[in-house]
Amino acid sequence: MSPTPRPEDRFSFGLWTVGWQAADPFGDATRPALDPWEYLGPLAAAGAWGVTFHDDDVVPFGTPEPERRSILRRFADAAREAGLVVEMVTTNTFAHPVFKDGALTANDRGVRRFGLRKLLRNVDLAAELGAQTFVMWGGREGAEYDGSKDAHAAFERYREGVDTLAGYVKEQGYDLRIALEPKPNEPRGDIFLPTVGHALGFIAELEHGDIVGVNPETGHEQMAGLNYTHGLAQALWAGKLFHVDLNGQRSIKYDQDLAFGHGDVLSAFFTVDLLENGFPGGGPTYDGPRHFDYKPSRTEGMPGIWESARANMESYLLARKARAFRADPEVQEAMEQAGVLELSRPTLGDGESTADLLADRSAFEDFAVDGAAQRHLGFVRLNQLAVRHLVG
Ligand SMILES: [Mn+2]
Repeated sequence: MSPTPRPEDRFSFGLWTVGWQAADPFGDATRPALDPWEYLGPLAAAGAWGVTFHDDDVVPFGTPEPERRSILRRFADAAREAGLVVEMVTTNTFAHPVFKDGALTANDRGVRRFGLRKLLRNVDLAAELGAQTFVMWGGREGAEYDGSKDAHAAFERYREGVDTLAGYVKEQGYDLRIALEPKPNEPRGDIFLPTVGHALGFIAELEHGDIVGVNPETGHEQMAGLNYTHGLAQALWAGKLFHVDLNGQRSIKYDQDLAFGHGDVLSAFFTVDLLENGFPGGGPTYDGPRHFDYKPSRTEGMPGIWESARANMESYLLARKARAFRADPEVQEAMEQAGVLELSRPTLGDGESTADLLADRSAFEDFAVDGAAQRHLGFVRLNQLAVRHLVG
């Protein structure tokens, strides 16, 4: 019995996901290309609510302006007819050879000016189509060789580029926020802003950082060996979780872009737990689209595009068992024993000063260290209850 996606689930897909023809560095495409608008009806029929795209997914690079306008109009009309919302737009600053050394951080100033113009033009398009989020994945912003890049200058130029875009969004009065998408490597040997943490640190240095947040991708964090749900959590805590890219990845290796739930399934469960239920002790919650950035595997024919698209949504809906998990009295009791909600209580008392803490003998001199050290927390039982809810 598989749950059916509904519009209120706000599932959305990049056009480049279902539209991927499966060419990889070792082999040719295994599926034919359709026109961009041909994917929209089946995507909506599969249960998607939204669609997102890079400029070049719809309009080939270098298309003259009048033709570009008419292609975009046709795409927007087809999305409307299919009932799909264009919730996010992003810019391809990685595929064309001109961007081989990056766009905003290319050593060549002419390339940087060209890249910035391409990005600005796409910010206009995002606003025109009513998208709320403008994602920036700087896949070519990086290096293979440390001596080839002045890293200080690269951060200065990255900041200049993002601040120019964000300042433009404000000047134009667009109802649009920018979301940076971290990734550790691939296609560059090392990409700038490799993790959620690096991106949050970068955003704190921006002039217009108030409208800049992050778009963390499951596999990208896991490629760095990191805990994706913790990345989402820190972004939420910082008020910076503007968008998500959900998919699957099995350990530290090349970017697999598997369907959501086809990588670390228990991690996927707790990702859904956070997105659906929020933090156990309260705090900011995510109410944006549930966006998938995966690739239908190369082995799949055309039916596999839609089977795999549905797999993402089904995995997400199955992981919504996280709701029953949280509501289960046995889980609540185990969380109590584990002290999960104790962490929400501030360590200092209301109005307590550092001097008060220093004077409190019960906090240190008389603290029952041995008793606390011997406390049984029962984290394993709590985790097994999650496994039981997910798999049982
Ligand atoms: Mn992505």
